[in-house]
Amino acid sequence: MIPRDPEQLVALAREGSRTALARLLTYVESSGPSHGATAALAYARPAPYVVGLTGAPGAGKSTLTDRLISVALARGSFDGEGEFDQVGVLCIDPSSPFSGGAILGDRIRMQDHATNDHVFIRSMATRGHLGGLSLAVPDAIRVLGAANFRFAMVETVGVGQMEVDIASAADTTVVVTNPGWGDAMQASKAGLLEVADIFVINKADRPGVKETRRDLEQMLELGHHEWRPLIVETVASTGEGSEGLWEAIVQHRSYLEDGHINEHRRTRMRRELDKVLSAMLRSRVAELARGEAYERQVDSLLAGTTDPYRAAEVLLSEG
Ligand SMILES: Nc1nc2c(ncn2[C@@H]2O[C@H](COP(=O)(O)OP(=O)(O)O)[C@@H](O)[C@H]2O)c(=O)[nH]1
Ligand SMILES: [Mg+2]
Repeated sequence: MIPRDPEQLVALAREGSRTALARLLTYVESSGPSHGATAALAYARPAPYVVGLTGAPGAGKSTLTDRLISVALARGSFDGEGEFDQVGVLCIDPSSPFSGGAILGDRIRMQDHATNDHVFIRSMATRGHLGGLSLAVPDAIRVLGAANFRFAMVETVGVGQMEVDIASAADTTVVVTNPGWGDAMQASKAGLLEVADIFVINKADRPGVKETRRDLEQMLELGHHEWRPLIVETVASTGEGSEGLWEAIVQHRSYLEDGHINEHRRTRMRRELDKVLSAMLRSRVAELARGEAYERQVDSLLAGTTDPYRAAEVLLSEG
């Protein structure tokens, strides 16, 4: 029997129990009573190094993730340091409240790895978590860390603001594009230019690679980057270029380790705290709006004996 207590579950997950790990991840996806306890345990442990992959549906993120899993496990470390013998993968699809078709496809594609003891793949869906997936994903990453994962990948589907948010919660953000007119432009419009540490031109077996590279380089010229994003070409379907992509990840990690990681993580932690605070304040407002005092203030507003600012002050100070 698998326990329900988060502390016991973390102990089991650290010994390698995938069932225990899965249950902990279910806790952080939901807003149940075990969420807080799980978060407290997870944030007390070091985070894994996280690579986020984002880009339009069909760009080849899952195929590429699959390739990276193989390269990462074969290497077993980043450039000789930070050893790991297992890889965790979170597949996120914000557009589907529960695991939909795209995720199922990912599962099937990654099936070679799904039966591998050294690989843990999990599709994430929001189950009423207070801030949705953009809060659940960082928590899930920390749960992986608590379960002794030192390296993890997060694949997000789509190119909306939330996907950009999730992907940029990674240490290294990889934006996957394809050759073809306008793909670089689309990535730029979606705000991906600002968050990308590495651009991948996947499906480099197709025409238009040179043009896409040139477009990306031109757009990068316009921005100001302390780290100039790398551009890597891959053919995920054959594995060509996946070693090169790994090298680019290692290179970016070295750059971060070389004095930038604390600042990078601080910015991320601020953003995360900001999101949690906003979500808590929003739910506090919703709670106030259900109370009698709130209706009394609305009555006063209708009677013209107060104004919305004073009414809000009163509600906040009373409750
Ligand atoms: N020609 C070609 N097809 C690819 C390449 N990489 C992926 N694909 C195919 O593109 C389709 C979408 O890939 P998938 O990894 O599911 O994309 P995702 O939606 O970004 O995760 C699949 O049919 C892959 O086999 C590539 O480098 N070249
Ligand atoms: Mg996919």
